[in-house]
Amino acid sequence: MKKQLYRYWLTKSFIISFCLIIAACSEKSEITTEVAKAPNIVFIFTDDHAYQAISAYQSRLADLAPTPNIDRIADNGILFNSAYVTNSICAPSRATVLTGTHSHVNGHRTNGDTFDGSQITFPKLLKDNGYTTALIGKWHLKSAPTGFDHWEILPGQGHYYNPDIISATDTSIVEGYVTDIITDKSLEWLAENSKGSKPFMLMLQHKAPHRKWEKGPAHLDLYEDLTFPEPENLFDDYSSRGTAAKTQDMSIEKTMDLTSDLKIWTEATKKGPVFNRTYARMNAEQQANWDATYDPIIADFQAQGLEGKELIQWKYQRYMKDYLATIRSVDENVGRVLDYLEENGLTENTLVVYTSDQGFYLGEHGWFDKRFMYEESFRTPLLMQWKGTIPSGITNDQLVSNLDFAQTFLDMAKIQAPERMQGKSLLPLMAGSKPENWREFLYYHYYEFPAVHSVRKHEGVTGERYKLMHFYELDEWELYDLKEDPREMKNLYYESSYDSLKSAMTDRLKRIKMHYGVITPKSNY
Ligand code: SGN
Ligand code: CA
Repeated sequence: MKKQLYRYWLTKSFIISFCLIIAACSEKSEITTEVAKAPNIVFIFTDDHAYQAISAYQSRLADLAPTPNIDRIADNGILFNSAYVTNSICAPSRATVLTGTHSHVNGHRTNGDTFDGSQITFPKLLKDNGYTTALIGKWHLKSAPTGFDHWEILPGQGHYYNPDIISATDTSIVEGYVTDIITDKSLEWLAENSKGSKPFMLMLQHKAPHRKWEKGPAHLDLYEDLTFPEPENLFDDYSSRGTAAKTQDMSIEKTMDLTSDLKIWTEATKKGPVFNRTYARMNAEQQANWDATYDPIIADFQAQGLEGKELIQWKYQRYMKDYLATIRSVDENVGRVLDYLEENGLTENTLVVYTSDQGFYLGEHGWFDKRFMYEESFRTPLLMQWKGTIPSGITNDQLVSNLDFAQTFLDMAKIQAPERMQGKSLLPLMAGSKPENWREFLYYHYYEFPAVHSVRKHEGVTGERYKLMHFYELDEWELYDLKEDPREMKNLYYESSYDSLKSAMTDRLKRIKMHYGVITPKSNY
């Protein structure tokens, strides 16, 4: 009997243990499946890509310089019409993307700062939760990248031709054109990492279309026969705007340089640091192709003797031809990435994001560069696709920001976002809903002064219709009605009929600063 009981107990415990093991295994396999099913992320980031230069945004340039592959993303998914940045300058924007925080929280206020790579970032959290992560292309944060299984970066701003590429182990010169090279390397990485059981996250970060807008060998003559429409305010006189708009150093007229920006190199000017990091980097064949395009342009320019308004118009046309041709290369390379995902059956489980570190002036207000809280540089393009999850061909007008990427990606991966992050997950918007309780205002703060382009420090708040800006070191204010005055040509702040709007927006600025924990000692209310 005792023996029988013992046998019964043994069998029972065996069955129980067996069941427990099966349960544990199936729980484990559920976890594994869950991780394997987590969506992949391909984050394509450009440098200084104005939304006005993406045909999906139907701007004045859309017909002459279309971007069919970038538009494909919007056709397959969503186009955000009101995407903004927290601080319109390169490295701070990148720090905001990685950390999901404003500049005063992540400490990266200007391009002169060094990123504190010990901070919590979304790539680190994805990596810790089973993702394979990589960053390929422009980095610009000075400290070595953290949170990536693999990284290959350009030093600083990088080079267009035969760029230096830094990896964790060495630096080498890679022959070719930077936009193609970054894509080649990204496709190689995808080929090795997109088929395994782990989800992947790739940050593919182009240098283009950053100044000096050096077009690639395949596009040297692309737009040479076209005349691009000018913006209505190319000859803005800044009346009714304040000191900052009048004293900036980013105008096509005064700042844009004929030699280095517009490539009117002569034997006498072919020297110096800009020459060394542009034309001088090309090999003989690349230089010969370049010269075949630019020599007749130089000769023609020298024969014309342009001055005044005509010279500004000529510079604007040259600027557009170069800038937009660098984007054509980006567009074709975006096409290669989309093709890869399609051909490898990855579109249903992969979110593709296309965005830029900030917007850019394409002659609006007579300018190039960025930094100001005016629309062209405060806004940034944002397009996403994720087949089966984002409905195709939808648009969204709600206020979204580069602050939101970190939380969006964590939400997709079902990872709890840390308290410190200050954005919002875009997932509901991506699903096609327009939540009524979405944010109504965005906070902006630009800090890089004195610096290149001389844009004064300012902060501000914007809603869908009204925008308030404070150049606090000058104690000058600007208030715009974006519906009546989308080009921001008329500052309403000092008009007494707008007193109540002024006080409502000033109060709003105070409140949004409190919300985000901003302390600006020199603010003067
Ligand atoms: C360089 C550019 C500037 C540009 C800054 C910051 N000059 O200094 O025009 O504003 O980078 O750009 S250049 O002659 O070197 O091109 S950012 O995108 O990195 O913020
Ligand atoms: Ca930039």
